[in-house]
Amino acid sequence: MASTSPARISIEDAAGINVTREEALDWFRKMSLIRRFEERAEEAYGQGKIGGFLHLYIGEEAVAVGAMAALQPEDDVITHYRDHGYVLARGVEPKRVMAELYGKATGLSKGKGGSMHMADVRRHLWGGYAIVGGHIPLATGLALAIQYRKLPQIVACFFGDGATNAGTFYSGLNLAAVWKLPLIAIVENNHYGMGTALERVSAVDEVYRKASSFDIPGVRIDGNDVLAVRDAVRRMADQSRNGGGPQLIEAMTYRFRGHSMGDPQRYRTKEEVEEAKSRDPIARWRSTVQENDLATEDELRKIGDEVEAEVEEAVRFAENSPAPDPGELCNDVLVSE
Ligand SMILES: Cc1ncc(C[n+]2csc(CCOP(=O)(O)OP(=O)(O)O)c2C)c(N)n1
Repeated sequence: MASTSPARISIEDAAGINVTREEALDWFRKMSLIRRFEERAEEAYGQGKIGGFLHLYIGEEAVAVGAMAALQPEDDVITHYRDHGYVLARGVEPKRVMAELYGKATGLSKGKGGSMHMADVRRHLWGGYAIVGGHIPLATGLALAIQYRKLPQIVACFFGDGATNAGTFYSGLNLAAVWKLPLIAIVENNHYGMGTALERVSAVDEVYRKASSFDIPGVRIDGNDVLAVRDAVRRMADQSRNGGGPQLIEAMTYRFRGHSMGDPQRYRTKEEVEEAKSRDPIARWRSTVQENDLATEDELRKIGDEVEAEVEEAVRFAENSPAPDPGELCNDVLVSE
């Protein structure tokens, strides 16, 4: 019978600077792109140009960027509704993501998915899902398919701390552990599920310890440190790829915006949010890059300017794109393979 070993769960410290200049700048660019993209989406939403829900990822960028840097292009990625960051970090063109938010025919899901349903199967991005924890069993299924077909890839499944109280978390990870599937579960602990603080709804609020329910490795990392995320995801992904079964990573982070647009945020104080902003993952990476002489202030500013231009281009593209043809409504409901 499997036994729970306390040594399988741990809190990880960042392990020094192990990054090339090219990677350092790429991560700075991607995190800045996600931030700026979402600030512009927020503005467009306020102007009534984007409909439906809009869950912003601002403050959590280091998780998506660090994780994607550790994964292989053929690894499967599946996620929840706060999904723009993963898609942009995976390299999807911002204009296709913005057009999707605008519900335009040129969007990533042809304008039929919107903010919560960004999928790009060619990039092994299986999409965002709106039902909390609903995609975790789907991740288990993807991992089972990989194991069955003896493929070298793994599945990375992202979700929030709130989802770890859902039954799907237990059923999905339980079977993944029984079958030793190649799955890494990356929990973004941003402290809240909508307006409810984690400790009010979770008997165990150190989420990484929930790994012991399945007797799988679990680690808590600083999710605002892009390098710590890359290193932990790389290590856990390697273990999983080499037959180590599922792994759980709890990335500690914070969302600077409300749960979705229009959230009055009465459940937290302005001071708490301001304090969290002092750990801003982008400002922090900017300092690390400079302190380690990986780039100059001018180079970083230039990247910021390029990102700004790219996001403006994405907005223009979305605004000038056509709406989907009504005849398209029932297409793409089923796929042939
Ligand atoms: C099964 C289910 N219950 C409730 C909701 C409503 N809901 C949407 S998001 C959310 C909070 C989830 O929080 P968390 O998993 O921590 O993710 P975060 O939004 O913080 O990234 C809830 C309760 C839902 N979409 N699905």
